[in-house]
Amino acid sequence: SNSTEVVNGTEKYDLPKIKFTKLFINGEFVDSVSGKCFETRDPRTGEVIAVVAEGDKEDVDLAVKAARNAFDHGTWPRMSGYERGRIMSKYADLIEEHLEELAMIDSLDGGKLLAMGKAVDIPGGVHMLRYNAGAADKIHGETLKLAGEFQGYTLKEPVGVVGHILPWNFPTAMFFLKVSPALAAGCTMVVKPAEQTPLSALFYAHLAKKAGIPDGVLNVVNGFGPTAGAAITSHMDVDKVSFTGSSEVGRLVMEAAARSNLKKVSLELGGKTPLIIFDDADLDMAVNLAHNAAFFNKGEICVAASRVYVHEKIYDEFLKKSVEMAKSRVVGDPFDPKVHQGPQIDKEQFEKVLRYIEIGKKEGATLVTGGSPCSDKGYYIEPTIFTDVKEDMVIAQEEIFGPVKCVMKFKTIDEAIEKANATYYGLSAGIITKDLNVANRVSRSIRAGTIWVNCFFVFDPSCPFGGYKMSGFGKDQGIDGLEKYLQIKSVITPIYSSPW
Ligand code: TXE
Repeated sequence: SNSTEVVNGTEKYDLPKIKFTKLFINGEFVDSVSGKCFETRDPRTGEVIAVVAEGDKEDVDLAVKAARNAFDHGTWPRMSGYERGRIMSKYADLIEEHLEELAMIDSLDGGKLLAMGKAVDIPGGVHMLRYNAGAADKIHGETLKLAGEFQGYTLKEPVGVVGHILPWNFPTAMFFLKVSPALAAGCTMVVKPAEQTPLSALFYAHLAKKAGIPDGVLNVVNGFGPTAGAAITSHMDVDKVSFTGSSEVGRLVMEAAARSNLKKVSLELGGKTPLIIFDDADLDMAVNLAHNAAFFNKGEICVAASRVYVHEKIYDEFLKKSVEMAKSRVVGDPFDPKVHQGPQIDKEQFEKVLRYIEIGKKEGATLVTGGSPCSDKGYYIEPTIFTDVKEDMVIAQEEIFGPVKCVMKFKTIDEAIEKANATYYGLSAGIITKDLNVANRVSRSIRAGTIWVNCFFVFDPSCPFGGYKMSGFGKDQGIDGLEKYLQIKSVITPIYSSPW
């Protein structure tokens, strides 16, 4: 029914041998206390890639104990920022030396395009580390003249032991998005990767040790959310938790933090990003941008432009070209350089996306292309476009997290703004127009944490990223991303002599 080409394993490549499968606690690879393991699977086939140690509460306890000890008594929080930065730079160099192998591991574990891994994911992680390495010796407080003969100064101190809970869609970028600023701040940490993608984090743990990051500073405990994840969020000795994942679990994270030790929380949750295309847009550029903005990384990205609002004057032409482009997208083996889109991460997500496509049809939206699996094995889904979508439909409100795009029509700028804002989410938005006034007005009117004008997916370690509304709070990246891992202490002294 659809002309989407499926290319499955036509190229020859040597898959990397998986070297690290245990938990990484206090500088050592160890089995889990229970001895339990779980399988991680190749989304191209559903077959097992490796069997990985499965951490639970007891393992989290050991990892937190190691991190606590490294924080309370170790060198990492006490050395100069310059020294931490030097070690982090060395860490970045080591990752670059293993770039190809690491990109392959993420492709195997996550169905991600190998070419993207080599060009974007792994270099992005390295960039994040280097940015924060450079920031490590620029952390400083203020000096204040207080009323009366007093002065105050502030110290910016690391927040302590951090728990990082990661999603599976960008295993490397998410790891370094969280680990790099926490390291720069002088924190110690326990990382729990997503159970779908446990592998590259273990390689990064190995390289951290090689770079000279002291034992106990960076621990990696693989395992499942309700067990290992929940043990971190409710732990009395974890000072902060940084989470990226679903909104439902975001609520559980806050609840667990509130019920335990009121640990600090930052959440990066889902999105339902609107992309607004005005009638002065260059049509081919807009079609191309909207295509990639919706389907990049198989739509498994929190900022995917899943709602595209197109001015009625260019709507028909835009839709025609968008459908052509979706049909020409090559879905298949992510190791194949000709392929544009790999498989969804696992059976559960594959079925979730297909369920939403059925809901869309039942709600009365029109399926104009795609909508079906496109291979008899693995988790491949056709690039899918719906029209006749209303803002209150489930497919316009909930995060589908797959290659599904809703194309809608608008007439006036006010209507576009209102529709774009008609969601509980507020992670990002895109605008395509040549009119600076329109771009400025819409940028200020959309309640979202990132606005891309005439571009999309531009991420940089220096540029704060994080949601408005139910997309969460607490920025990743930039100096704001670093500040999350710091707390301010005020020290007050008399200037001349004590009045007491
Ligand atoms: O997410 P979960 P899932 C969205 C996306 C996707 C949906 C479900 O819409 O389809 O979420 O994906 C850990 N306490 N996003 O099920 O469950 C879990 O082990 C502590 C958007 O994979 O939120 C994993 O490490 N931790 C998102 C992490 O939370 C728990 C990226 C995320 O898993 C836990 C991923 C618990 N009770 C999914 N339960 C984005 N913002 O980019 C689970 N976890």
